[in-house]
Amino acid sequence: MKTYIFCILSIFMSSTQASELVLTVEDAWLRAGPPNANMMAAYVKLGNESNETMTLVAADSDAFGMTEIHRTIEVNGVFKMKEQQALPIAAGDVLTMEPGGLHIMLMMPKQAIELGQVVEITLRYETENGESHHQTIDFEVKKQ
Ligand SMILES: [Cu+2]
Repeated sequence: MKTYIFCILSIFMSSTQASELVLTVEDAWLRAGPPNANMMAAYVKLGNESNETMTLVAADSDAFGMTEIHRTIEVNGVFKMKEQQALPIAAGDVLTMEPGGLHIMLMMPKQAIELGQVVEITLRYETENGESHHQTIDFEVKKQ
């Protein structure tokens, strides 16, 4: 299991700025679908090691025409997916996306997505005072 630590913005800005805005990434993977699948799901664990709440507000990927963040919920024995507009991650918390729960829903792939391929997905966050940050993560396409 690989752990990537991203220091958002530090690539573009001086090291003194925004250095505490760190989300750790674990288990980033995209579930392989049948050929010509037009919907796929990706999962990841995001750890907020900053000292403020970071709210996940969007995801996008150049490999797909449309990307949303969903939560699978059970309503009277029927599973449904509900779009999540904002997912706050409190300081010190880990947000877990996994099969049967939260996921990144990827729709309208622009090309076939193959097993073993790596797909970049950009996650977009807002801080408590409304600053925007983003983080691009590599998701490996796996069967399970
Ligand atoms: Cu979904």
